[in-house]
Amino acid sequence: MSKLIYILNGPNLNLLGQRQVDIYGGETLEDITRDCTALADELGVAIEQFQSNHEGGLVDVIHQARGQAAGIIINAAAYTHTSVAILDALNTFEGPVVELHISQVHKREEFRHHSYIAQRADAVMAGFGTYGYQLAVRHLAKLLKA
Ligand code: CA2
Repeated sequence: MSKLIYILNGPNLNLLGQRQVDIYGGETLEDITRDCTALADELGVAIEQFQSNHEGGLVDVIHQARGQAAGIIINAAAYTHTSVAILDALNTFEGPVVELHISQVHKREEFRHHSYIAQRADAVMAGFGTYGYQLAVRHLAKLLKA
C-alpha cells in the first residue's frame, strides 16, 4: 500500500484564492489538493488533506495521523505562532514533519517570526507560494521511499 502523507491546514486557509491573493496567491485549497494528489500518484505515495479553523480540530487530526500517516505537512497558519497544543500533538507523531508557510514569514511582521512548530519540524519551508505544497510532497516522498 502507498505511504500516506497528511497535509494539514489551519485557520483561514479555506479562503485561499479568494482574499489576500497578493500574499497567498490565486490558488484555492482544492487546486493545491488536486495538484498534490496528481503528484503523489506519480511518486507512488498518497495524500489526504485536512483543514480546520479550530486548534482542537488540528490536534485531533494529528492524533489520527498516529498509526495512519507516514509523514505530515503542516501549515498551521496563525496557530504556528501561538500553539503549544499543536506542538505537543506533533511530538506524539513519530514520522517526519514538514512545516510549511506560503508566504516568507521572516519578511513579515515580527510576531510571525517565531514558530512553536519549528521545534518539532524536520524541515521548514516559507516563501515558495502554494507551489511549496508540491515541493513538500516531493521531499517527503523521497524520504519515505529511501
Ligand atoms: O504564509 C503562510 O502560509 C501562513 O501560515 C499563513 C497564515 C499566517 O497567519 C502565517 O503567519 C503565515 C494566515 C493564513 C490566512 O489565510 C488566508 C487565506 C486567504 C485569505 C485570507 C487569509
